[in-house]
Amino acid sequence: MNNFYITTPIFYVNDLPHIGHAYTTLICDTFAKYFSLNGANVLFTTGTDEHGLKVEKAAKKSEKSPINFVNEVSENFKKLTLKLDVSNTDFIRTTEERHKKSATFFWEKLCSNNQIYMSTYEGWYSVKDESFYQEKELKKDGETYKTEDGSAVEWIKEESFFFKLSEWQDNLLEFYNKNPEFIKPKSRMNEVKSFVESGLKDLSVSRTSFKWGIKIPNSSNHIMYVWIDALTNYLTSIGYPNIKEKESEYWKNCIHIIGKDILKFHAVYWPAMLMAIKHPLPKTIFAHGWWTNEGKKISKSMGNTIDPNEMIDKYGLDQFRYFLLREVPLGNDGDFSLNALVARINSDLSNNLGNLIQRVIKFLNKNFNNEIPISLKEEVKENKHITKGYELKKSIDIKMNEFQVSKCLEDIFLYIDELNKFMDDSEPWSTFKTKPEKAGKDLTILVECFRIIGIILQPFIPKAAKEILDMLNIESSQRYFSNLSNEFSIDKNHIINNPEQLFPRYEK
Ligand code: ME8
Repeated sequence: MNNFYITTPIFYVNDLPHIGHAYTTLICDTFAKYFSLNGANVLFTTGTDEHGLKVEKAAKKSEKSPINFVNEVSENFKKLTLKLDVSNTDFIRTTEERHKKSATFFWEKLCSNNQIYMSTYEGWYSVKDESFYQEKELKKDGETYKTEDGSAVEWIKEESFFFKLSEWQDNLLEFYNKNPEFIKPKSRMNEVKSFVESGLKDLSVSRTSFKWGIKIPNSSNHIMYVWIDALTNYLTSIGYPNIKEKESEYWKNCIHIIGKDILKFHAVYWPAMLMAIKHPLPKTIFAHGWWTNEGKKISKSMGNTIDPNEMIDKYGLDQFRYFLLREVPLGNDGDFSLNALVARINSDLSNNLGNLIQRVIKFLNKNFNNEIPISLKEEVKENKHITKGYELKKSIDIKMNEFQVSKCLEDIFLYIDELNKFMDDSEPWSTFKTKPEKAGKDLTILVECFRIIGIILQPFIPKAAKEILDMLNIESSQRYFSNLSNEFSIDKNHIINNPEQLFPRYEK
């Protein structure tokens, strides 16, 4: 299990990126970094979903041709991945040639497996979700209907190709039962199962009333339904239709991280289509929750979208990242507020972590000329703080396997609390005068614990973790999780660097 493939949804380019897009991308990056530090090879893809009616309408509104419009907006998403400093290995755009080829091949495969037929679609469609709805999925709103989250639907009637989704109902249910880890969290698996059990209808998979999409081969006026086009991106990125042996190894360990809004597409349509072309399925689909802003649903019309660029410029990348990862358990909904953000920065990052490290490094800088005073080689084997640090990594492995990112951070910061207490109880600044040996030993124990914290924090707050490890003068080749043992512990005469402030405090 040494190759992992992590994906974000590809984002619609009808509008600017916001906190939700940043959130999914940061979660994926956390897992990508975590797997890499565990010695795995990781592919991590993100990108933009550029076809469909919603994007065509947005282009029209801004009086640009669709291609000029998507080129511009896609750039904003690309810039966001740079701003977030994530480790994606690909950025895919559905208007790229490689993707058109892959999606077209995918379509042809569905046809040659007798999975597509022509008919007429008559029913409800939501442009916002780019989704067809059955009446039972909608709520009545006067004379018309609305989706569960209140967006408008329109009645459409047009000639369409259909995918034989209904044929896959039993296979899907059997697959879910045999692979309980396929959809996570568990509550989402139950949701999907009851959706499929309630009956699947064949899915309309082409449109004729507009033009902005991938042309269906051998048809004059049909374009591919944007969700088929979009979902195929996950295969395009690993070279479909020419997936090599190595890439198919990655695919076996593919984790799609998505928001709960697009679960049906990923957990029902996508596996059914993959089954239909006899392609293996990804390993896991994890649906995270939804952010609100100060208790209110985030929407452009409410004017309360949160720009991640602005948050990062004002509060710092790691601070923003830490808040999103720590504040709510992955899978739950969360409420964003500046008060809560500042409280987390001040209490956890500035007071708890930043101050502790700075105090110790400053003391070593001032009184020990930046030199580690004693050898710990024997000590590390039994010192409770150090052994607890090494143990912490094991509990993080278990929790990351369960997608409990917030719990990992909670455990790490409880450990930092304990180190603060150890520092306060051992008072090296006063024992230094009376028992310099003891002060030297306590400080060295703390530095070894900081080395552990620095290594463990890398997937969660990479920039600060790097600064900690730089301050401790740890070689880059010794920053892997496999270096979390006494064999690599800080030793006498090791020279550390000068103290730097890690996290400034903010006023509420
Ligand atoms: O759905 N809270 O793109 P999209 C948390 N193109 N996450 C949020 C969020 C919020 N308030 N708002 C958005 C699409 N997200 C399709 C995907 S994939 C083959 C095609 C995140 O631009 C979350 O990950 O509407 C959600 O699933 C995604 O953005 C939707 O992005």
